[in-house]
Amino acid sequence: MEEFNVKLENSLIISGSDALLIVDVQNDFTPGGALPVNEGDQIIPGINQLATKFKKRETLIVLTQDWHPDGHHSFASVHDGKNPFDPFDGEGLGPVLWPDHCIQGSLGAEFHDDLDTTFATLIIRKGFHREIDSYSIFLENDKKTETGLAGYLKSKGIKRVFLTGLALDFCVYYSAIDARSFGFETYVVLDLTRGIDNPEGNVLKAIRDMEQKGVRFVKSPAFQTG
Ligand code: VGL
Ligand code: ZN
Repeated sequence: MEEFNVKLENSLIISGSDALLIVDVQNDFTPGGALPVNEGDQIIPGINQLATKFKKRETLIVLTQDWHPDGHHSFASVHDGKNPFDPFDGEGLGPVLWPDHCIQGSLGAEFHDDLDTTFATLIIRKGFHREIDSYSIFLENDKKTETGLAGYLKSKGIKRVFLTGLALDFCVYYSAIDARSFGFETYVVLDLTRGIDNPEGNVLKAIRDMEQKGVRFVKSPAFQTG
């Protein structure tokens, strides 16, 4: 794994007001999928192990799923003459267009087989409005339509959230920023996420922006069950 030269928490004791958020660990984001993230499958055993630690404390464990209808406007294929990864600036869309991915009910939209989904206390789906994308697991890309996750976590008394999954420079990044603005103490578990990094440097840019906005970083061996 790349090192990003960030400050890491040494040791964290998991408590009942913590939630583990596992973002979009779906077939299409792993090698062999439609929008594969390099090494996206390699983080899964570590996510299962961390979920085991959280489960011991009976904390909330949330899985999310990118869940697009056919012909979603984030797909290059619906825009004449456009290719995947072309820049695109549309209301609630962009900054780039994507290959068709995570289509509702398709194999690509299913969780990766290696992911133990029995841990989940909530599974939340996003990106199902045809004309608007949703990178963040809290807010759609219009920046106002809530997925309901912030309300759920608040109603359960959650104070800290720990983000893992895919992709570091898109869904994990936008989710971390929104988690901060909803008032959660927010951590990204750096060894349990991987980025798309297209264009190159995008991951580093996302890390620096998260740092600046008060997101914290940790690696999975730092977690204790107390
Ligand atoms: C994602 C691009 C498009 C993600 C979802 O989960 O990071 N990225 N849709
Ligand atoms: Zn998507």
